[in-house]
Amino acid sequence: MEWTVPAAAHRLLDAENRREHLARFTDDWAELDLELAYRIQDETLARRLMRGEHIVGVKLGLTSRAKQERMGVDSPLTAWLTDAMVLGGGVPVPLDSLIHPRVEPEIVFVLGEPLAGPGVTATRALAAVESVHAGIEVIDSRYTGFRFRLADVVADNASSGRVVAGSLALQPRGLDLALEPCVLHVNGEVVHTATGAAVQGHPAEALALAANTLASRGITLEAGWCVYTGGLTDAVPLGAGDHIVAEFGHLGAVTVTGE
Ligand code: 0L1
Ligand code: MG
Repeated sequence: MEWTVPAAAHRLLDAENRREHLARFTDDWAELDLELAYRIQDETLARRLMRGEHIVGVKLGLTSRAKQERMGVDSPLTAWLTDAMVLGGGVPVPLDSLIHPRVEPEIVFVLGEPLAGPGVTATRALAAVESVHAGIEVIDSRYTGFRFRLADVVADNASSGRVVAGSLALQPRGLDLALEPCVLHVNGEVVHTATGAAVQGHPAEALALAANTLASRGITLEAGWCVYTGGLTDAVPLGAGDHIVAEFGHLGAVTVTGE
């Protein structure tokens, strides 16, 4: 295999389309560093845009200790969200278009104004937020067994699959998002609990992190974009017939079912 940015981007999108998993790239491509990995991620985005998708926002990954420890990767990352990844509320997750999906609860911001680093603080970040929502991300790694190093998962658009945001739109003012509780239920059983503090101490810190790290690549978070701030808990597998609910204290609940 030729290890170039276009070849790697092609392999990842092809694996996604065929629902086939790959060995992680870093085992054979020692030079694959973060700079190259983000170039691959951007190349996959360019190819998604060429086929008619459009950007709806960004997601952070590995912002919580729970996720970092589980995945053996100790640094947060950013990735792209397009309209093709957005699932409407109540729409079943199409398991026949995913490889080995897992579900994680997230806190989601929708921006009312652009937010550009560097130097963005959590307070400044929250001031740019129009609404905050309960969310679920359905992740789907293109690597066998979700085994990857940081550069692999960055190249793979942070295991993007589908995202769902709750319809309840609250203003962050008056909410203590660090204390916002979340309970993850799988088929009626409670499997994980967390509060918003699980992501970077406060979800607004995660939003500031996104603005500041994207600024180093010349990217501004635009008004109207959504920002998924990262899984609050470890992710759980989603199979046919599974019914998974992320229930938040004030933000409401989001449900996904596997079909
Ligand atoms: O596959 C993964 O767990 C990497 C993406 C991380 C998603 C998240 O932390 O929200
Ligand atoms: Mg996530």
